[in-house]
Formats: sequence, C-alpha cells, structure tokens
Amino acid sequence: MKSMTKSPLQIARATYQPKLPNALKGNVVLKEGAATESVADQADIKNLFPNTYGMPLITFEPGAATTHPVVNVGVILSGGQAPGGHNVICGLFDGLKTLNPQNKLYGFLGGPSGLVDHQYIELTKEIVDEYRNTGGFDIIGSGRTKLEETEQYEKGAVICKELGINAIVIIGGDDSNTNACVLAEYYAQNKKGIQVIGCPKTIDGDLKNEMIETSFGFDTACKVYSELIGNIQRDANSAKKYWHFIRLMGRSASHIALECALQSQPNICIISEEVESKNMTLNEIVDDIVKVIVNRAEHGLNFGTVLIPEGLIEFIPAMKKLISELNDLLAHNEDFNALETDDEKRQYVKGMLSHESSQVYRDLPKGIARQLTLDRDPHGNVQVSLIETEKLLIEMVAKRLAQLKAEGKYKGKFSAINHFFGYEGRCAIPSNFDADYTYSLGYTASLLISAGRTGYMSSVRNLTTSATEWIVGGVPITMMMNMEKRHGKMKPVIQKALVELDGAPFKYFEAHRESWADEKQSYIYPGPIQYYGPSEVCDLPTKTLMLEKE
Ligand code: FBP
Repeated sequence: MKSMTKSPLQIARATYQPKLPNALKGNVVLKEGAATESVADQADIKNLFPNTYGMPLITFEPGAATTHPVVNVGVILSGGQAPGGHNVICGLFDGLKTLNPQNKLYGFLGGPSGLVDHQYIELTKEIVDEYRNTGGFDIIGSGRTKLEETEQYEKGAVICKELGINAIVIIGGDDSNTNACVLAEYYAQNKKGIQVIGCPKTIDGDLKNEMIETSFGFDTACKVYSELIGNIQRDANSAKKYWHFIRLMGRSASHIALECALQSQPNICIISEEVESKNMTLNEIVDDIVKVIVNRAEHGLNFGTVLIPEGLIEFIPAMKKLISELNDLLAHNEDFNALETDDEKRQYVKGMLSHESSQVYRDLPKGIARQLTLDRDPHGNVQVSLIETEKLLIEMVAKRLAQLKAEGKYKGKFSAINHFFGYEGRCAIPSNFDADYTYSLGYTASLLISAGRTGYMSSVRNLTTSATEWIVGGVPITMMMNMEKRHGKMKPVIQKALVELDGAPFKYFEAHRESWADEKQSYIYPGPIQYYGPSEVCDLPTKTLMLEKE
C-alpha cells in the first residue's frame, strides 16, 4: 500500500463547504443599531476608551452591490487552540477576496508576538486551501504574548505601514480581545489608520454575552470530552470496579464540565460557581462526593464518574483568598524568583501571607501548594491546567472512606482512576457547528473591515436555528468590559461569563443530578463527533446553547 499523507476524513473535510447565513450569500448593507454602554464601570471605561466607547451595534443584511477599495489585513491567532481557528482565517480570506480580489491577507506568526517582532507570511489561496475545516492553529501558530506596551503597539504600526495593512484581526479569548480593544483605541487615538477587529475564540465557553452567544471551539471540545466520558462510563458500567475522577479544562468557568454533564449524565459533576455561592469548603465538597459513593456502595455499585472543572480550586472561598494573595505577592517578585528550592519558596510564601491564608497554604499537600505558586500566564492567571485537583480529591475521599469503614459505616470498595481531558479536544477537527460558525465569523470580520469599523468583535447570532438564519454583525468590544484587579492593579477587561446558577443549563442539571447519582444506569454515551449523516446527529449545537435559547 502507498504511504498516505492524509486520512480519508482529512481528504473529505477539505471539500466541505461551510453552511452560510443568508446575509452572507451576496452583497450586504450595514445597519446600525442602538448606541452601547459597557456592562459595568461605565465612567471608567468611557474615560479609558474615548474613541471606541459607546459605538452602535451593527448587523449586515442583504443589500445592493457596491465597490470596495483595496484593503490589506493581518490576522493573529492568540492564546490556547480551539477547533475552528483555521476556518475563521478561511472565511476572512474568502470574504476579503470576494469584496475585492486585490485584497491581501497576512498572517502574523506565533501569536501577538508576530506583530511586534515582524514575523509574518502572506496567506495565499494555496496555503489557505490546505487548512479548510481542519483543527489546530498551525497555519500561522499561536502564542500568549500580551499586547500592553506602547512600544509593542508602535512596532506593530511599523510593520503594518510597511505592508500597507489597514486592519488587524485578533482571534482570541477574553484577555486577547481585551488587548484587541486597547490596540484599537491606541491606533484610533494616534490616527495610525489601522483598524482592529476581534473574534470570540476559546474552548472554555466563558467569552459570551447577550450578543456573543458562544465562543467557537466550545462545541467541538465538549463533544470530544463527552465522547471520552461516555466511553469511560460504559467501561465503568461493564467492569463495575472503578471510580473515575475526570478533571476538565475550562479555566475558572465550569461551562465545559456542565456541558459534558448534560451530554453524558455522570454520577457527580462539581460546578465551581455553585461551590462559591454556597461558600463550600474543600471538606464539604469531599463529604458530598463521599455521600454518593457510600450510597451507591449500599446498592452494590462500587463504580462511577465524577467530573471536576479545572478551576474548582479558585472557587473555594478560602482558596480564592489564598490565590488572590499569591497573585499579588508573586507579581514581578524578584526575591521569590531568586529562591532555588521548593522548601525555601514554601517558607517565604508562608511568611508573607495573611494568618488565615498561611494556615490554608500550610494544610495543603506539598504538591498542590507548589502548583499554586508556579508562574502565572502573561495575563496574570494561575495556570489551573497544571493543578491536579482530581488527585487531591481522590486522596481526600479515600481518607474519609477509610474512616467511615473503620466506623462500620461503609462496606464498599473504593478504587479510583484519575483523568485530565483538555489538550485532547483543543485541536480536534471542528464539528459542523464550529466549522460553519467560524467561517461566518471570519467572513463577517472582512465586512466590518471593509466598512471601516474598529474596536468591534465579529458576531454571529441566532445559533440554534439553521445556519441560513444566523444574524451577522459586530459588537463594540467596550460593551463587554468592566474594571478588574490584575497583577495588583485595576484594569479594563472583558467580563468573563461564568456559569449562571439561575440559567437554564444549570437548572436542568440541578433537577436531574440526584437521579444521575443514584440510579443504576443513567449514563448517556454520546459517541464520536459525526461529520456526515442526518442533521440531527451532525449539526446540533451544544446542550448549553439549546437550553439557554429554549
Ligand atoms: P484560552 O483562554 O487561551 O482559550 O485558553 C484555553 C485553555 O485551554 C484553558 O482551558 C486552559 O486552562 C489553558 O488554555 C491551558 O493553557 P496552555 O495552553 O498554556 O497550557
């Protein structure tokens, strides 16, 4: 057999034509809606963004043909990978070439640093065609460099001038779109003639609001994890001997864990936002898990699944206080960085924390305490993907069960296996939903550029209807902002969307979780993402989105 360079699915997906909203099928006209306000701290945000605050919402609707002057555009992929990133670029490329075949698209390499360090390639049809409907960000690479210094903006302006670039598209999460907004304001204020447009990316699902119904990548990533959870549940139900503790990516928000729970119906799913609202301690979380395990054991069921959001630790109030103190303490702390051993670092930290946090820090297993002091990412976030909460919980649950056994209150067998699902889903071949959604996001970005807009995020709404009915347009990024403490200072940032405890997805989960915990068999096995076949198998959005829109 001849050696292959592509899988049959890769070959088939290369010819998939993303479904287009009616509004994008021909010429468009721009409609302006109402002026906007930021979600909070209006006076501060207005003051910081005098040129890009209060702009109107925009929609594009079918319209008459017009001519479009030539534009050159630079695109940046920022932050963690999310399925569909390549299709944003394909949609942007096709949109630009449809508007005017002379338009050019450049890709800055390795994330925002590509703009600053002048690393780029021109994206030609040949290159773009290779990446249609594929997962990953490898077409130009990604990075987490934070654009926050005037010097970086100026260096960016130099390369834009050299290449005749009129607009930059930043494909990123809340932090990267915050940067996009700051950059848009700076270029507008300094009359650089460079527009900046954002696109909502992140598997975490925490970049959403009234106008942005979901970030891209969430759909595919959750479907991949849910398939794996379903497979594990079938294994657990067959072997009947293991409890699986599964930590899921998603940073602070529990959207991924909740969506996976809705798709697979595990025995337990912890929602960080609920933990915080109930002011729960780590011991109380452990007690809740233990209760379910003991109850199932009484019915001869010594197996099950527990889903744990990766950001859980940050939502346990005492831990949150500790992490916040550590964030302030470790920001640019030369003394701490100069220490060599883990023990020295531990001693130093203990001495600097408040009495209460020092106590919490001291009681943590050494491994977890060390993980909490690891480098923050460039945006000042604790790297929760490196904190092994699932192991911590297994350890604590096992201890508690052993006590109960000694007291004669538990007769079962507890054997646990830990998992962490994150990177498995971030570069999967985008689902039909993500392939279609991202293509439209990119295409819409080209229209916003052609309309001369800056400081907008590309928006595609009405996502639970068929793609033809989707509404496309732009939302001013300042509308999503509020002031938050970062690196010890108040900064304007896009407000993160956490799981709403009075929202329909959580309410549905809450109403069903008891039966999922106790019943002999309530597992669902979602199976792998399907790309070809009946629409009700291949095109459905997430359960979160469907419940939110019901
Ligand atoms: P973004 O916010 O950049 O989209 O990050 C998504 C994410 O996958 C998080 O869920 C996770 O905590 C983090 O990236 C992991 O970061 P890294 O890729 O640097 O390991």
